[in-house]
Amino acid sequence: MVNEKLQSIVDQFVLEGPVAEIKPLGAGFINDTFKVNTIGDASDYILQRKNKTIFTDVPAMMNNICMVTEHIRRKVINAGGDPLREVLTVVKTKNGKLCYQDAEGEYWAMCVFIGHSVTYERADSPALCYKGGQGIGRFQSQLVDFAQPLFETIKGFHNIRWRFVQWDESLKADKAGRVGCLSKEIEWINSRRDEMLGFWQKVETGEIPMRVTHNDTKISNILFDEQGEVLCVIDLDTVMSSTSLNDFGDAVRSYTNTGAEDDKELDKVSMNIELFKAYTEGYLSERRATLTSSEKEWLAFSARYITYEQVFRFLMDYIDGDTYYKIAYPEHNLVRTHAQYRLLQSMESQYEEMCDIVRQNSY
Ligand code: GN1
Ligand code: MG
Repeated sequence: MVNEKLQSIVDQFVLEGPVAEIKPLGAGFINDTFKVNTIGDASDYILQRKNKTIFTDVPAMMNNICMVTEHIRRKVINAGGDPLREVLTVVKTKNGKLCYQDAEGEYWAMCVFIGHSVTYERADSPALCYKGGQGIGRFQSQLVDFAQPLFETIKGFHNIRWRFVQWDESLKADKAGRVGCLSKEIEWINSRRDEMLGFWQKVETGEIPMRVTHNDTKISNILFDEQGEVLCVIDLDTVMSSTSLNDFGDAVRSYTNTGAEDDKELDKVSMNIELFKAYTEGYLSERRATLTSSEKEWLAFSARYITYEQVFRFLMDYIDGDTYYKIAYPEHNLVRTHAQYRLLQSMESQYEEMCDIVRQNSY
């Protein structure tokens, strides 16, 4: 995309200073992200083209983000913190809207770039895992009393019952003609179906409560200051009502993996229990007082649940012909499926230890 086009989009928003340059940033699977640098002392910004195929109602999603960040901002101010650095600030358009729709129908949104901040691609030390756990724990704590209804940005995002509806349809449709070659992988999913639905039933009956959660808790979604303390959680597209456990499980899935999410060398993939312990300690240091006993009881299981769901989502996208996740090569989603399955097996074999660690840090 030529810069003129990006410049004309940026011009729709209320910025503090003139733009010096606009450059691509990061490697998300879903949106396209740009850093907008301004001239002089004015703030810099993040510009994103939101993926409207995945986020079917971008204005409603932006409204969620706005409500949640304003709630957190009040908490930060009351605690004497810095409201421009400890929470994201959404930038409005000149028409007072939270996003801009261009002539092609694409949605764009901006927020203030938080300078002098650090992000990490991997949570590879216990100290960093502890901090990450604190970050997500604090984010959830700040929203524990958030009472307004939130729009469901992606239907049934971590709801395995809904995922099975999609799954059954995908297998039947066999859009890419791949189902015939995937009997082993399909069995991985089917053999755990009852166990996973059993867990989700506890959410459906209210035994595990719904709360406001982030839903994409990888370490790169936390900003740290230059001293290594958590500033705030970013990438709020999927903030919606879910269970606290899903955030915990997704962080464990992404933090503790000794390999890459799409590792071709499966022997490199496993769950590092030391990193699990550190994350759990950091998370429970913030949430110990506000989680119910049922949430604590199922916390360790949530890592298996979310990792299973990720195996499932990559495999389903492969079956559907790679329409959801960006892929770098044709078999990418299948490689991801195998790597996440190896991680799931590693969690299953260390499950008793995981439960012990949660129990030791629960009270
Ligand atoms: C997607 O694009 P990114 O990295 O924010 C996905 C997550 C997956 C993750 C797997 C909205 O996140 O749910 O866990 O890829 N986000 C969405 O890496 O589907
Ligand atoms: Mg994301």
